[in-house]
Amino acid sequence: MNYVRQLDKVRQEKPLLFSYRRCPYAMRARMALLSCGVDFDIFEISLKDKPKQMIEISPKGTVPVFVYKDLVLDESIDIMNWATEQKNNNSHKNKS
Ligand SMILES: N[C@@H](CCC(=O)N[C@@H](CS)C(=O)NCC(=O)O)C(=O)O
Repeated sequence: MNYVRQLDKVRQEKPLLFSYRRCPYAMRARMALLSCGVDFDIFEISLKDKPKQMIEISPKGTVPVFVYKDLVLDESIDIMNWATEQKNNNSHKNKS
């Protein structure tokens, strides 16, 4: 997990999580990504001043928002499920 301070410095090939550290939904998304070994960038937002890049991707304006290539997940449960899938896929690959 790597904190980015400027969105224009974000590397497109890496997953990005828009997050807010005190939000329990963002917390569980971060924990799932970390515990499943996903390498991702994280951008800490202010709920009072949401970045336009995030609103363009997810107009409902809640965090967490997870972006990876064409995939946008803006429900924490979906991020947790995606992270778990990645972990399961990787463990299958490692066994073969
Ligand atoms: N169902 C959503 C809930 C996310 C949510 O409500 N996040 C709050 C922060 S804890 C939020 O972004 N609220 C928007 C706001 O306060 O403007 C999820 O599980 O991801």
